[in-house]
Amino acid sequence: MAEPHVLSVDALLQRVETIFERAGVRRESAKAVAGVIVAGERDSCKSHGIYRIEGCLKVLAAGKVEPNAVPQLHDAGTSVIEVDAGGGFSNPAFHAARDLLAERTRANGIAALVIRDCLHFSALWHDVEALAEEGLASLSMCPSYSFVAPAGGTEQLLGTNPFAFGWPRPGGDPYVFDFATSVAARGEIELHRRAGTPIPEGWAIDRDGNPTTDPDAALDGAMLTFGGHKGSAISTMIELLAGAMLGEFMSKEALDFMGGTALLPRHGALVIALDPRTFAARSGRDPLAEGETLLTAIGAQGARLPSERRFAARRKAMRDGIALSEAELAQLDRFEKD
Ligand code: NDP
Ligand code: PYC
Repeated sequence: MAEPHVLSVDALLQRVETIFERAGVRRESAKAVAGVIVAGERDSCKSHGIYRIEGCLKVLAAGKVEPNAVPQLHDAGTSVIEVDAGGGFSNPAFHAARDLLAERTRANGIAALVIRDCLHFSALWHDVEALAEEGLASLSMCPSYSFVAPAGGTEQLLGTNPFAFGWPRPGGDPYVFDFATSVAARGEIELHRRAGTPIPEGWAIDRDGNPTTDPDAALDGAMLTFGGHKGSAISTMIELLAGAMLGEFMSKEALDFMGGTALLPRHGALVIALDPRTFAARSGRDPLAEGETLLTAIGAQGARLPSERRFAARRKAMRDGIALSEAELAQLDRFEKD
């Protein structure tokens, strides 16, 4: 097998930024989008790493994302802040609102950010990690495309609807989980399809409702929710809170709007931030210290915390660089020339 090619994180970032700038994306947005893609690759989250560049370029070429959209903040001074992405990528919109969200959360104990009309392709841990850096807990969620059958059903209706939670840890990496509410992210199935490998049992059903391990049949059929009816209910909650409640698309509407799954979805997103110290103030207890008691006890049982693998991958990549296959490098070269 060919040796992988190793690039430093900064070198990869520079290349991906340039690809987006050359595709006509305004500088600040190109930086934000490249930042989350390279962070995904750096943290060994391949389903939302450089594999996503192609999807983003496709949606740009189709004219279904605004490359020059400047996020517009709407602040009525309440606990609900809005940022209109104007049909641009979600990541620059979050960046534009992040400081105000943190400030308002510290002032009120709780605040929410509504992101409107954004092209959403990324992992959600970026949002909750950024807020954990500010000492805040948070929840982030959004609809996606209706690839997923509700538990007990056989037809696509719910999105793969990601859900992330972050909790700050004094002096250490935050506690972060971030997952699709389908058994796996759609990107994982797509990576199996490209590699010509079967998907694990229990991920999906074919168009006749039969269990399948064939990635093509799965993409043509329906994905399944994690944890059966429990994941189905959480996914439904995300449709309601980050779709219906915001007056933005739910996953089925997002799919209808784009006219198929060939392009990444456009919809809204919701981030809820909480200041643990405000909630605990009258108890006289230190919520972060209490949190440490639990998180340390989990580790003491030999159980790993979510994101530990990711943080370890990050440290390794920062030290040793990011290894890319021949095919991945060739694809980067092609994107730079196109
Ligand atoms: P995974 O199943 O890979 O991981 C889910 C979470 O569980 C991670 O926080 C992971 O931490 C943790 N975890 C995994 N194994 C263990 C373990 N043995 N013990 C403890 N924790 C564990 O995620 P998904 O495939 O469901 O989702 C991947 C990404 O796709 C997410 O980042 C999500 O935001 C994104 N996504 C985005 C969508 C969008 O519309 N924008 C739609 C759907 C998904 P670790 O990373 O350290 O392994
Ligand atoms: O992996 O399911 C997924 C996904 C959909 C949109 C972005 N990622």
